[in-house]
Order: sequence, then structure tokens, then C-alpha cells
Amino acid sequence: MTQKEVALLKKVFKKAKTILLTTHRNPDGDGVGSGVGLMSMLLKFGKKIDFVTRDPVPFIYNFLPYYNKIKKLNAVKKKYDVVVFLECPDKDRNGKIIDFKKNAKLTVNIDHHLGNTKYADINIIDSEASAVGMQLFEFFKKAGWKIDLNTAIGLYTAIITDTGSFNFANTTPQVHNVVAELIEMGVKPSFVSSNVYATSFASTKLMSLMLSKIKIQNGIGFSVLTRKMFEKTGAQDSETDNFINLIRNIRTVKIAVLFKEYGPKVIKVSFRSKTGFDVNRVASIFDGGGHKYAAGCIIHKNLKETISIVLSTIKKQYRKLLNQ
Ligand SMILES: [Mn+2]
Repeated sequence: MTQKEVALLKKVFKKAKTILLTTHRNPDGDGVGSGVGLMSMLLKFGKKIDFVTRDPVPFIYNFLPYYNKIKKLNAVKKKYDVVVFLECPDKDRNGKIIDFKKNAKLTVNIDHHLGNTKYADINIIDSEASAVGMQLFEFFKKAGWKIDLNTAIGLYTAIITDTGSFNFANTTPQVHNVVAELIEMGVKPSFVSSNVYATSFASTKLMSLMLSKIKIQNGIGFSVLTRKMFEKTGAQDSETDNFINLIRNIRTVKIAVLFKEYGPKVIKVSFRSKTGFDVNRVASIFDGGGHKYAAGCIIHKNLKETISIVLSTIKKQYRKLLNQ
């Protein structure tokens, strides 16, 4: 984050009286943790803060400060001095709950996705940042704002979830330095992990069904989560965020794909890859996106057609690399 960006953000937050925070649909640890971290910081400055999401915040984050204050809304009614979009690569990713004209005097977009469309008045985009939590940490430090324990817990949660507990390719020396500071501030890693990685019995049953359906073709490992499997086990969609990593972990898998059936002809496709395979490129072909090693898209075909078109697209893109 440049000094200019820091100075601008500082000025915007100082001036605002009412601030709305939001993140993308199906909120994840980076969106929620960053939101909570920023909320805690801005509350100390006496700002009036609302934090809203289109979908419910997963139960695993209920240990986070202000968890009960995050509101699930279909549409925002009030007008705020500033609306901050965290982790939203495009205008509609928050679930279209904000009308740019009616709800915001000024909009701020803080994100690290490749291909962010820079839709806000102020766009702080850093695709090199490992998490939005990392961007906020940098901002607070450069702004000279003291990070309290509540903010530290939020940022730590953002960073461990987006780096897969320091396992993914975005785990940099900076990540470890920042996390070391957050732990020095009082964050207890075991407390955060025991919440974030706790599962329900239902989701474990769903996981076992998903695992039993894994297939591997030319280094592409894939599986499905059908409506039937959700109904049979009673697991929640929000409990399946980590499932794809179990496919990716298989030694012979180079690209992992998980097909999640949201409804008839609504298939959410998630991609994870290892070095050399840019899955953002594949997801972009289907109007999705994300990061180099983690991306996703939604395809409006039935499950069988979706699997076939996605696999053939990946094979076409990476024929040579996959056969190595
Ligand atoms: Mn993120």
C-alpha cells in the first residue's frame, strides 16, 4: 500500500461519521476477519459502524469479536458516509445489497483478487497481498494506528484462512512476520484454530461421501457435492469450504476441482492447483475468477454437462503440462 493510499484512506475514515462494511456472498475467513478487524479499529475512533453480509456468516467464526453484530441483509436501507467493500472483486459480488447512489456518499474497495474491476471511488487493490487481512495490517501500521487484541484476532483469522494455515503458495516471509506480531499482541493460535477447523458430525459425513466419489484423470482430481448428499447428511454449504483441499492434497493431483450443486443447472465449480497451473485462467473462461492457485465460477448446466465441459477445458489448456 503506497503512502498516498494510506494518507487517503486515513483521511476518508477520519472524516466519516457513519461507515458500512461488507464482503462477498458466502463470506469467508478473510472477509469476516478483515471486517471485524476494521470494525474494531474504527469503533475506537467513535465511528458508527455497521457490518452487513448477504449470506449468513458461518458458525465457525462465532468466536470473533462482534460476530453477533454482523447483520444478514437483502438490501441496505440507510445512507452512509463511507461504504467499504472487503474482498469483493466486482460490484455485484457482495450480493447486490448496496445501491451505490442511495447507500453511499463514498465507496472504498479493498481487495487482493486478480482482475478486480475497480468499481469504487477509492480502489486499494494489491494482488500480491496474501489476504485482505494483510492489506489492513499494512494500512494500520503505516497509518500509525495501534492494533488492539480484537483487531489482531480478526486479522489473524483472515490470514490463516487465506493461506490455508500457512500451507499455500501465498505464504510469504511477510505473512510470518505479521502473524508473529499478531501473536505477540495476544492472539492465541490454538484458540483460533480450534474454532475455525472444528467440524460438525454432519459435515464429516458429507466429507466422507465426497471423498468416496473422487476421480483422477490426467492429474485432474475432482469430486461432487450434490443436493442429495447435502440432504442425506444435513450438512451446511458453509461447512464445505475446506473440502477441495483434500482433493488437492493427493500427491498425484495437479489441479483439484469440486463441483457443488446449488440447484438444478446451478453448479458452483471450485479450482485449486499446484505450481505451474494458473486456475484463475480456467475460471475466467467461465466468467469466474480468483487467484492463480484458487479460483471459482458458476456454470448454468446440469452436473454431468458441467463436469464434462470443465474437464475438457482444463485438458485443452494444460495438455502438455498435465502429461508431464
Ligand atoms: Mn482473501
